[in-house]
Amino acid sequence: MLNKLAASELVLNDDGSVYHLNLLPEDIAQKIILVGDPDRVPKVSKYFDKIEVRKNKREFYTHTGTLRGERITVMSSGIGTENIDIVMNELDALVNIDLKNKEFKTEHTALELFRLGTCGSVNADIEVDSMLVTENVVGLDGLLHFYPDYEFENDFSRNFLDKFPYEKIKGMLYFSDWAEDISGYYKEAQYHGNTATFPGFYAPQGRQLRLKALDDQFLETLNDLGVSNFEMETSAIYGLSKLLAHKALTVNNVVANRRRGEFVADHHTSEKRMIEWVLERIIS
Ligand code: R1P
Ligand code: URA
Repeated sequence: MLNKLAASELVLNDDGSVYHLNLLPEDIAQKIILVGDPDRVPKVSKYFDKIEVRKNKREFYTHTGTLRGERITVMSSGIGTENIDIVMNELDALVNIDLKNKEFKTEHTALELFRLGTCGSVNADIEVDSMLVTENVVGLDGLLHFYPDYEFENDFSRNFLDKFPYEKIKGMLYFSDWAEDISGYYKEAQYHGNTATFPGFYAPQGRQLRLKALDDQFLETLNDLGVSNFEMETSAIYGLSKLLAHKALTVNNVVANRRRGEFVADHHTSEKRMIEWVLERIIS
């Protein structure tokens, strides 16, 4: 690989900011909260002591400020692992590439990334409105197969691959796990689980409106394979964090119990509780 990146490969805006996130290196902290929903960004940053940076482009909204004196960033990724591909590569470029010379820096900076999202449980015993930290993740979106250096295997992945019955989708599967407790809140979460990340909300997660999903037993099958919850970003966050040597942890608020057909009564209140619960613990 050439050390100096071509203009087409590391695309910058006129002010030198990275193309999609619209950010300069000084706009982000080392500790970054990632949320899916752009509306969740101000709901997090309103707890900051002060906000120094407010920038956005497309679905990527960023606020950086201080929380109890520590610099922190909150950013929205929008929905899906294809957005996470952009978020992770551009965040990494902000700290590990000299944007002016378009050259790789010799010293590595590791970011601490906290996904603060929502999910549905497929384990019937996991209550709605609870906090679930992801230990293992299976990606059914295929993204990490485009990064040929990526390999990951553990007991969860071996068992899952062995028993996964949907042959057409098997080739897309990839796995990852959390690295370590970077949060201070891991032990206090009600649930620690195995998350499945999907490239869609409806049939990919077994929902059938007017179109059928793979089969009527999809949720039960995933539950039998050890999956506790479904969402749409963590596989790419964990996988790309391993490749790029950043630290990442996902905590999701369980808004739906798919097996019991329940949805959280007031998702605004439960989102607020999740934000306060995480912010209370994220700064030591
Ligand atoms: C689907 O409604 C979205 O909600 C979940 C899923 O991962 C997907 O992004 O997370 P967020 O609440 O963080 O967006
Ligand atoms: N987010 C998802 O992706 N799925 C759910 O069921 C709930 C939130």
